[in-house]
Amino acid sequence: MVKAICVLKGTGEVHGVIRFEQEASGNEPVKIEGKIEGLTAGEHGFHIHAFGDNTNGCISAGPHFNPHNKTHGGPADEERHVGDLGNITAGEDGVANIEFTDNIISLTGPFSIIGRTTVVHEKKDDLGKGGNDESKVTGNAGGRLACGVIGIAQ
Ligand SMILES: [Cu+2]
Ligand SMILES: [Zn+2]
Repeated sequence: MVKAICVLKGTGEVHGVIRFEQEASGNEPVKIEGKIEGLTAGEHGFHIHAFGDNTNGCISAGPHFNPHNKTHGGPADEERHVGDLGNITAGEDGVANIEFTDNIISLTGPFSIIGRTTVVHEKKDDLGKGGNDESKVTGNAGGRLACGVIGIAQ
């Protein structure tokens, strides 16, 4: 197994930990699980951004990780950025419990997400269906509430 971990922090109350796991062959889906707290109830965009840079907070992580030059979409779409993991949903208690798999991201090979950044957003990701230009770039997910660099886990 290849295992990775990401500790998300921001300038406000939002924080959390996400774990990633994949068979060493890299041919199986990546399992993503964890918990993010301090959110407003409802959906929040959740992505892998290109850079593992936190110099200027979450903004330094750059755009969505997009090594194949696609437009923004949802996790189930053919046309999506590698980093497009859709939305996570927080309950009334502000906690989002996360557990899903993704077929596109990988923890191995040339397009590995290790060393890049996980970001949780202020708003819901419209998955590229918002009907404006920004929808095809960011999903109109708004500000970056918290982020963390994805590192190798034990
Ligand atoms: Cu994002
Ligand atoms: Zn995207």
